[in-house]
Amino acid sequence: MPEVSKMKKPDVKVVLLGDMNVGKTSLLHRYMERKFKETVSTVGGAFYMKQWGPYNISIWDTAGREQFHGLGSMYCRGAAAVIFIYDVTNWQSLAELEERFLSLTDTANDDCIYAVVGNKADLTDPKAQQLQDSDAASGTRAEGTLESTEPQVFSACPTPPASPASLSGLMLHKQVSPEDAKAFYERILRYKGLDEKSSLPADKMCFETSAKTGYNVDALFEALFNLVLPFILRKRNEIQVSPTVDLEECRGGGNKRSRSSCC
Ligand SMILES: Nc1nc2c(ncn2[C@@H]2O[C@H](COP(=O)(O)OP(=O)(O)OP(=O)(O)O)[C@@H](O)[C@H]2O)c(=O)[nH]1
Ligand SMILES: [Mg+2]
Repeated sequence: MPEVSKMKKPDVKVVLLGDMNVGKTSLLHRYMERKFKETVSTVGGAFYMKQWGPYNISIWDTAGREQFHGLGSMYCRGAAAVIFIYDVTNWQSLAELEERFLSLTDTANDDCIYAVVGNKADLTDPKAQQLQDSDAASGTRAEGTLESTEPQVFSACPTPPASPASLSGLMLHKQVSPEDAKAFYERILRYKGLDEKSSLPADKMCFETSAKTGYNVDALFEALFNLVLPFILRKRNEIQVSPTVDLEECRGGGNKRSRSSCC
């Protein structure tokens, strides 16, 4: 991940969670690099740093494989937003979110916000098949678009986009409806003990995306980033007015620098 080397201190953390193969890494590539490219199953976790206005947001890609499950709650520690991702063609991937991933958010911030994302919408929804950004604009054929005749790219995908059905433009069966996703979002709120009326509504926090075509990908991340801004401002404000910090510094006695920063 190229941007990691120019490390800045993140103001806030956003974490992607979900079963293996749902497309977490692909979504991040699409958003950050404007590309759909071949992935290898993530080992452990990795993050991108995204500048959003004057703020730095770290976006964490986690491994869906069972063997890395224990790391999940570590990645969620202090998260301001968690994105739960499932594959719209795979019912089990939604069920796994509730069974395995929801409890990882116990370490997230109390005011953490949650989004539920059904990826691979290009496989089930004609409107998600249209290429959305630079791949299309530059005339570069996206890997695995309907026009592609390069089967080796498709063969990397475990959900069957390489099937004759998807190549001929026929859609796959959608196993998870938006209503299923919204019902899961409501169960997240209940699990977190949050009041539905004062929380962000399911309609706003459930998305369907395609990392392959870019469908809804910018909309997802941008909506979330805007929602975490108040969190950043609150956190900065708390740091500035924190009496603990001031008292610690005041205890320095004759230290002039401490005194001047104290009031
Ligand atoms: N058709 C289609 N395939 C996708 C999409 N997103 C990802 N894929 C394919 O799904 C497979 C898994 O994608 P990854 O992004 O590696 O999945 P992951 O969730 O990061 O998986 P782990 O790292 O193992 O947890 C790859 O073969 C991708 O090419 C999508 O939007 N549409
Ligand atoms: Mg991955």
